Amino acid sequence: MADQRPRVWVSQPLFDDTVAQLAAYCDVVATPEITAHDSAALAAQLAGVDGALVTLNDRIGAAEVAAASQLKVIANVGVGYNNLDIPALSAAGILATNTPDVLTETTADLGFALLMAAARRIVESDRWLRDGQWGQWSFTTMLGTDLHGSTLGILGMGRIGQAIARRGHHGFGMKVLYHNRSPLPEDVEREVGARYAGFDELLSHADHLLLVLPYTAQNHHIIDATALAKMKPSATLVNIARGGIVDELALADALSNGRLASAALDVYENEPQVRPELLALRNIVLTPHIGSASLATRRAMVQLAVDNLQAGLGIGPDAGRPVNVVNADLLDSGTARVATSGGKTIIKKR
Ligand code: 8YV
Repeated sequence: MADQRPRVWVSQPLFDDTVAQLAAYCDVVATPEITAHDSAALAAQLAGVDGALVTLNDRIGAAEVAAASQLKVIANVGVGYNNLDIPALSAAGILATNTPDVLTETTADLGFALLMAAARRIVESDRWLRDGQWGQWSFTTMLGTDLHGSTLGILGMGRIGQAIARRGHHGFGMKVLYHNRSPLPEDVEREVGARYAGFDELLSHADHLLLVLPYTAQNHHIIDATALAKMKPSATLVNIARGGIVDELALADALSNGRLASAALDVYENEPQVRPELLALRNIVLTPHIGSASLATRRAMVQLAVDNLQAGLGIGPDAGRPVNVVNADLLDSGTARVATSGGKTIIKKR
């Protein structure tokens, strides 16, 4: 394989000029239109390629890579990688990479935009006005809840959680509480202006709760009817993480029965399907998974994924540069199928 050009599959149309960089070093199999690849289609595409550039739509595990004996690197365009079965990829010796950092601030911006939209009833007001319902100005029209001076709760305190904490604390004078697997170092807590709280304390004290944690089997429906019942009835819930974290039917029930004032969702359990129970509510803002969707950030994500893929395959200007390897244990164990140069593995873990 040493002198052959690697073959790379790109699962969705991305930015052509960025993806074109791959063509200088690889044979690229592009997907010209947005396509929902089922398991059989994924398996067929992955068989016979050395690398793949994929997105959250592509669910890849043991079955999809069973025939992919050449596959060395799957570069996910996204920081969340719950679409990939990491233990299965590791068992097959396939590296998985993601795109952290470049989307942190953009995603935190959207979290705040959704929080403001829900708490101050902006989308609901817009719809009401366009519906011709604004007969006369009234003192009590569309009363919402304040952000400034309120308590912001953040569940999950990685990079995006911290960026949200900074906005809340430094920008809006909010008291910020967070819950995470482990507390942040004290100097980081001071810098972002947040204090650690237990899960129940977070739920009961937050005026606004933002969900920013990675989705795992352990936190499936962590926000269920029991958790929602612990929140203030005046509170706002915002989910920009993954849909499976929230029990959507319990949320719809709480919103329609006055047990929760408002919510905003950017992610859903069964995307792109959105439950009719949610669509019917006026006190919820619904966006189509656009957390990282600014032009500059989406371009940066694709560029980083291309860099990761090239580095992993040992080609192009990125050969040998550190990449965002998710299953770094594979490098430690020496069982990765990655390219080597002069007998040396040329990617480093990060
Ligand atoms: C991406 C996201 O757009 O990065 C993530 O985890 O949820 C989004 O920002 C999406 O994953 C694209 O694959």
